[in-house]
Amino acid sequence: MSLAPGTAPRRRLDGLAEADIAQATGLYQVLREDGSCDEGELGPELTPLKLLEIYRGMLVIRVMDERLLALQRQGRIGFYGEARGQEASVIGSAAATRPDDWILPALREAGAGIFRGMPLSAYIAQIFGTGDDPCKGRQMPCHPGWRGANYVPMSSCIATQLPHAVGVAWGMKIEGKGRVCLGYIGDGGTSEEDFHVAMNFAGVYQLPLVIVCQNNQWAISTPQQRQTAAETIALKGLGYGLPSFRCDGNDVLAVYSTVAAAVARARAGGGASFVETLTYRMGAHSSSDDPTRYRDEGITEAWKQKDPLLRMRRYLEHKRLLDPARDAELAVEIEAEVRAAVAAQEAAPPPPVESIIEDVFAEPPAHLREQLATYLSERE
Ligand SMILES: Cc1ncc(C[n+]2csc(CCOP(=O)(O)OP(=O)(O)O)c2C)c(N)n1
Ligand SMILES: [Mg+2]
Repeated sequence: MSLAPGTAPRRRLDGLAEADIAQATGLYQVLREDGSCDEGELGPELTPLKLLEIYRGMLVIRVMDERLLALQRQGRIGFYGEARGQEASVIGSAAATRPDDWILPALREAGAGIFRGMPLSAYIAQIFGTGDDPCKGRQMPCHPGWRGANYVPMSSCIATQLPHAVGVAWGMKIEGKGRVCLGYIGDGGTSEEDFHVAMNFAGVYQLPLVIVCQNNQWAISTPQQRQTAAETIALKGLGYGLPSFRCDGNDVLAVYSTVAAAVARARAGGGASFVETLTYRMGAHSSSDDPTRYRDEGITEAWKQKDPLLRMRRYLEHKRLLDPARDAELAVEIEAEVRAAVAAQEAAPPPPVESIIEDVFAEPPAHLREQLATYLSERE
């Protein structure tokens, strides 16, 4: 099954082809678990440099998650949500975009923002909510945004980001510069009305939009079997007339190739696509959750054997692009960057109190300015 740009089936009015259904029910894989690979499936743009960039992006998530979760357990930050196990889904999809494309994330894509240029220090400032936080401490932790990366802050209300992604993509279609919007959703999010509204609109208006569902098989404590009676999540896209694909979400090159083909089609005016990446949430839903209370952690152990980092590392070692010493060095470099950003934020001041009345009105109204003045004089 090839997903090279231009070869995937297009929307058709004469019914679905068998291939459309096969692509939405099969599981497209490029990298095998031993690190061997169907090289013929890879585009020429996947140069050694790009492969190493992709691996580094995945490793940033792994190292950062470990460090920040430890910080939460030490009581130094209030909350953290990991993406452990989903690094291939996050980075494989983000790596298929261009810098002027936009990303509207779901819950676990901060690594995509960092991959596209959001500084790690800005992400960590957002988690601490200090004066260095571009959101001025107004968002929940782990809800970063970075204008320079066209990375929009995630919405806590699941699925609401997809109608927004539709709006962004519609604007891009009108603008006519060949930009594409990438919108993410979780398996749980596909039960929300906003998901269906967005899929329908994207199909009818043939928008330059790629919707990626990271199916990590859990929505807090709701397993995938209780989420939908559909055979796969990707199948839902066919009902909306979207070319729909299911790929191995722990295989970064499969995710990359699938999303890159969808992005190329969108950029060329071929409309929206839907991609399900089948992965597994290796950790808890968040630092406030304990999965041992509701799921069989024996299954989690089995998924750990399918670790997406391990698979890509084996591939890069086969190709002699990486060795264990360089890999360890990379992890140490990233950890040092995380530790430095944490130390800076532990010493950073809170957002200025004046910011409490900013950013809603062009000119804050008199009664708010008066309240602020009263507060400041009483504080004195
Ligand atoms: C509209 C809405 N309903 C419920 C919640 C509570 N909630 C937060 S995350 C979540 C599960 C999301 O699951 P999924 O979409 O699979 O994403 P994942 O956490 O697995 O990445 C729920 C129910 C919410 N934030 N918003
Ligand atoms: Mg989920």
